[in-house]
Amino acid sequence: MEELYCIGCGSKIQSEDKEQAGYIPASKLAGDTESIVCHRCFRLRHYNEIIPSTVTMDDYYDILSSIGKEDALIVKIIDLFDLEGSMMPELAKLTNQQELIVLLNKRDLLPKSINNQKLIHRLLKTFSENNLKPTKVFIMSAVKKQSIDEIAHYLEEHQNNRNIYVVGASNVGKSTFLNALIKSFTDIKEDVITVSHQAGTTQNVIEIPFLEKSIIDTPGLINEHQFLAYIDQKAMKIVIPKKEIKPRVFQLNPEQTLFLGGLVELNYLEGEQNSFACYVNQLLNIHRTKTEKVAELKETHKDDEFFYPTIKESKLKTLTFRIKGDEELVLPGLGFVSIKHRGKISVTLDERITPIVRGKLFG
Ligand SMILES: Nc1nc2c(ncn2[C@@H]2O[C@H](COP(=O)(O)OP(=O)(O)OP(=O)(O)O)[C@@H](O)[C@H]2O)c(=O)[nH]1
Ligand SMILES: [Mg+2]
Repeated sequence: MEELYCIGCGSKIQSEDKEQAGYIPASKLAGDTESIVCHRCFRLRHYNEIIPSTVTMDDYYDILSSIGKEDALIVKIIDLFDLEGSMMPELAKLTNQQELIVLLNKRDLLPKSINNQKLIHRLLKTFSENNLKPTKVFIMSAVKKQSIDEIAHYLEEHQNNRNIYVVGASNVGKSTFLNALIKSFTDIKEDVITVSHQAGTTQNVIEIPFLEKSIIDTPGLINEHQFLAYIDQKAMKIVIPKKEIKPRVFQLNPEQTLFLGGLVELNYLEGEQNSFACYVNQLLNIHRTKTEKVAELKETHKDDEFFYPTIKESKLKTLTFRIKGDEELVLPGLGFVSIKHRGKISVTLDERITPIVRGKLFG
């Protein structure tokens, strides 16, 4: 029998294991096999169930290194909302012989007031520090279809009889971008490829004819240093923003603390009165308190949802940062806090998360 692949996630179709990607009952395979969608994709699309990915690090390296051997055009997508987490410099060398186009996605989440050209200019330095040498950079919103036509036109002009590979970390919006591209080129109105806010949605390469060659979606490598890897479905709704984030600004004196839900405890240790602008989803509660009251507050609310969401069985770590002023504390997956003046802070959070401080980019 001819090998079949799921159009939603790229998995090989199988009828043996219901729990694995690519499953379709044998009885359903008799009819039209042109565009079949597997059981996992169906559940992701309609019920948003959490279904683990089966793509391993080795699979991912295999895919990227085979792309690296081809004369291909690489389109790398980076998530503006998780810039550092989605840069993945260690993977750039696998494909760095090829022409590279960078798409900075999820523009819709950031303040409209930011000038796109200035943003690209500021980021060029970050790209070269991360081994990325793009010939062209676009800012887009794949869900809002911002810049899609412009990018489509650019790809048409620059394809030069090569396959185009869409690569990037998990959840940056590769499949959302491809769905938007397909809609801009065809009469198709529905999403063809499965997208979801879970990491590891796409399981294998998905090839879509594009001019004389193809444009190919790929699975993304999961970043395990960010919050979304450890919270459940309900918490994701609280944490993942859907529209432009309006910062919530707190004026803090030393010995005051901000809680971002139950995920981050941010203590202001030393400095003058300072401004902390929190760029996180509106649904996430932010509590301000005196640092001396923290222990009491935690005890009072240990059994209720005051500090929601939290990570189950989380081991915590505390990191201290000296802020020079006009810097952003990045809390990967959650957002960032823009801090105006110099001072000293400490951050307590799950030990697997890697927060960093960067020069002001968006705030
Ligand atoms: N706000 C916003 N969300 C986006 C945008 N593009 C994609 N998303 C969301 O990001 C999540 C991940 O999108 P996918 O297209 O599945 O990401 P992917 O890169 O294909 O992920 P994997 O297949 O797991 O590697 C979904 O919840 C999308 O709705 C965007 O432009 N703006
Ligand atoms: Mg995908």
